Amino acid sequence: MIDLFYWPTPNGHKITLFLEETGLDYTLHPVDIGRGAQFEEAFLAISPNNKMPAIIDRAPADGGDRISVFESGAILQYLAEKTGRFLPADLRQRITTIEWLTWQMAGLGPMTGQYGHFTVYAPEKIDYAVERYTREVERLLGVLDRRLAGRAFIVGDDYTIADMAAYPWINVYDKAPIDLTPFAEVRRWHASIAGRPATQRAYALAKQVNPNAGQPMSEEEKKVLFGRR
Ligand SMILES: N[C@@H](CCC(=O)N[C@@H](CS)C(=O)NCC(=O)O)C(=O)O
Repeated sequence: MIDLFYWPTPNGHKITLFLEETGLDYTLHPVDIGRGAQFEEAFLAISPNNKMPAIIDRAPADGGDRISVFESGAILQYLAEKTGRFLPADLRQRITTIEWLTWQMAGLGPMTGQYGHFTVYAPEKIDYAVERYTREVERLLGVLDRRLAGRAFIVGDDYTIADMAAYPWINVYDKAPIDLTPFAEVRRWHASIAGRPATQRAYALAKQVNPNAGQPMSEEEKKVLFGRR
């Protein structure tokens, strides 16, 4: 049984994508980050960086005490190793999966996050920042597009945790859409993942957990999330 500490955001969706694909038994614990639940002591004990997602595995493979994991990339890798799913056993494909998972964690996720911050949320418009992150996100989409040419998924024929990490970060800001026309491979890959029943189940959780998902953030939520409390 997995306890998932979650709020419906791109990093949260990565883990529900995995759990819904595998059918692992899990209990979802909402962490309302707009209200500061990520700063509660019990949560910080498993996620010291005050960010969700995090998990607790109450039945680890070694039969020992429960294990908690924070950082979405580490969680995906942990769950893939636990289940033997979505992380190839083959040495070369395995390291390729880890490479692209790391690329998402260190590049696509943070850069897209900064793009969203400066285009959607920042109280003042700073042209330099908007241009810097727009260019960087477009560059990363180009990298992904070239990687996907001739491949069904990022690693090859099979869907892996690298795809689950990257998928939720494609064009997440409705208010600041990036033109995906030049990235035909990304569009094809994205549509194929969107059509998976597990993806639809994972995203259906968003509105159940937070009926305001997708709505503009309130000023109070921005203060909590952007460290201005
Ligand atoms: N690198 C982390 C980032 C997680 C993250 O940024 N989570 C955000 C929501 S998407 C969060 O919990 N923010 C709360 C805060 O910053 O206080 C991961 O991939 O797990």
